[in-house]
Amino acid sequence: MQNSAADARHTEQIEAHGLKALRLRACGSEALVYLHGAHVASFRTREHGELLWLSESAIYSPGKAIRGGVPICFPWFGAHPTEPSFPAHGFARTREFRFEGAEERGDSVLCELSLASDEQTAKVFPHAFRARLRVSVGRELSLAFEVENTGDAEFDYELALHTYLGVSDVRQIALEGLGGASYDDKVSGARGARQEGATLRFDGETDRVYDSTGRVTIDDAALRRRTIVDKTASRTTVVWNPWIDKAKRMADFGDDEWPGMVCVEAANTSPHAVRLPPEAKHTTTTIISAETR
Ligand code: TA6
Repeated sequence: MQNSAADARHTEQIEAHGLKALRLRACGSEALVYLHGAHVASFRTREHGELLWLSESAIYSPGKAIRGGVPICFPWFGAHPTEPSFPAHGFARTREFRFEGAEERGDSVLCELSLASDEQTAKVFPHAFRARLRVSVGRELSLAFEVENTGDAEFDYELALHTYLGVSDVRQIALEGLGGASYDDKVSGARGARQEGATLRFDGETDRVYDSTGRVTIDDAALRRRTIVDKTASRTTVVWNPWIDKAKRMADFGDDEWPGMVCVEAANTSPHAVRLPPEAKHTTTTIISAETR
């Protein structure tokens, strides 16, 4: 992908909070993408304003994940299965990606960032890969995360596009799209529970890993909007709100910020980790949009 001058109208290379970033603009929408972790930190549309949530206490420094926006959890989700000393949610969210370029695509602007395996990644993930994030900004925000096995042995990986969405008040929203799906509840420890009813409402810490391939919508009466999370090639949906106590325990999360966000994550986590043969590629996409309700 060539970053020609023509694209400079749509793509600005800037520095924000001391980190390299891109400001992408198209059809009245705007996004901010850090090279650090290929992290989309903001997406606003003319009609609905900001759709993502970002903590006021977020930390912007090498080796740290930015709290909010869309962190990329790769190549494992949560704690490492065998090495507790390895970083939670893998290393992609704390590594600097390479900017490959940006170009106009119809009404949208598309940019590409990449991360290839190296000595550092091999210490914790002994496999050769190239990861690419393609971010499309337009009426909707699309993130397509592609993993290519550039080695000669197959490997498994987990992934989550760990999207933090802004809401008026998590206690007042209705989340739809997971009715009847089975889930593991990381708060109660229950495994294989079943989502009763079409609507999920929040009345406490919620941390659920659903078996689900479909669309999720967030109905937010106070904002008069419905946020839509679509996805492709993703068999897991993670839903998270830390509530009061867990919010207090996180240094990069304001004590009173928990009512304003909910995570809806397009993922592939165990037992749906992706098995990638040599030379194969796999792409998981999440698409964030909104409509007036
Ligand atoms: O996606 C939900 C989750 O796995 C929760 O268990 C919670 O820990 C959250 O991710 C945030 O993790 P982090 O490592 O960013 O603090």
